[in-house]
Amino acid sequence: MSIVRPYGDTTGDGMVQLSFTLPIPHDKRAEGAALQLAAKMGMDPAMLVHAKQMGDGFTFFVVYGRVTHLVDTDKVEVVERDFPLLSAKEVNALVKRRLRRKLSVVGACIGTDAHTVGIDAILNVKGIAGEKGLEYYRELKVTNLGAQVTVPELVAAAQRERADAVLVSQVVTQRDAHLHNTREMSAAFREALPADKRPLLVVGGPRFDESMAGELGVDRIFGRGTTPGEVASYLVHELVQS
Ligand code: B12
Repeated sequence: MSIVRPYGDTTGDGMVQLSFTLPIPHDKRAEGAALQLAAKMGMDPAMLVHAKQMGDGFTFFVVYGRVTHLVDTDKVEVVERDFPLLSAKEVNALVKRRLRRKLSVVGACIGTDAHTVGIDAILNVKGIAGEKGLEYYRELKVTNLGAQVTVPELVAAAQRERADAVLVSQVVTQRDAHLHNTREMSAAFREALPADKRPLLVVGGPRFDESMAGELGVDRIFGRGTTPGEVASYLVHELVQS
C-alpha cells in the first residue's frame, strides 16, 4: 500500500492543481499557452480555472487536471528528527546540570533579507504555535541581531557573545540567495575559528531542503513550521547531551 496517487473528486483520480505565471498579457492565446504548458507537464486533460493579468505583460494562471504519476511512499527520503523533544523545564534542567552556565544563542537574518518573522518566532518570548520562544528558557541567553545582518557582523557578535549556537534565518530564495548566504556564513565561521571553538551552525527558512546541511557547511537545517521547542531540544541534544 505504499503506492499513492493524488485525488480531487474521487480517490485515485489523479487530479492536481498547479499555479504559475507566464510573461505574456492575458488573452485567449495566453490561456492556450498555459494549457499547452500543463499538457507538456503531463496533465491530461488540463482545465484552466483561473487567469489574471498581473501588471503589464504578465499573467497568473491556475490549472486543474489529471496526471498519471504514482508516488511510492517507501522511497521518500526526508530528514527525520533524530533527537527527543524536551519540555522547557527539561531543557533548562539539563543545561544547568551539565553545562553549569547559560547556553549562548546568537540569531540573525543575514544578507539583504528583511523577513524577521520566522527567526523572531523561534527566539522571541511570544514564540509560535502555542510554544514560547527561546528567550523564555531561563538557561538560554539569547542575542537577536535582527535583520539584514552582514556575515562579518554575525561572526563578531558570535565571538563577543561566546555563542554556543548561531541561528540564521533565510526566507528570500530569489537567485538562490539563501544558499549563497548560508555558504558564505559557514565559510566565514570556518575561517574565523578553529573547529573546536566554532559554534553550532543552524539555518532555517521555509524553502530550504533539509538534507543540504552538509553541502552548505552547517550542522542542521530547519524548514517550514519549525517550533522553538524543536530547536531548543536539538541544541541540548548537540551541545549538552552529546
Ligand atoms: C511578511 C512578508 C514580508 C514582510 C516581512 C516583515 C518582517 N519583519 O519579517 C515585508 C512586507 C517587509 C516583506 C518584504 C519583501 N518580501 Co516578503 N513576504 C512576507 C510573507 C507574506 C510572510 C513571511 C512570514 O512572515 N512567514 C511567517 C513565518 C513565521 O514563517 P517562516 O518565515 O517560514 O518561519 C518559520 C520556518 O521557516 C522556520 N524558520 C525561519 N527562519 C528560521 C531560522 C532558524 C534558525 C530556525 C531554526 C527556523 C527558522 O521557523 C519559523 C516558524 O515556524 C511571505 C509569503 C509567505 N506567505 O510566506 C512573503 C515573501 C517571503 N516575500 C517575498 C518577497 C519577494 C519580498 C520582497 C522582495 C518584495 C518586494 N519586491 O519588495 C521584499 C523583500 C524585503 C527584503 N529585503 O527582504 C517573496 C519571496 C520570494 C522568493 N522566491 O524569495 C514571498 C515568498 C512572497 C511571494 N510569494 O512572492 N515581506
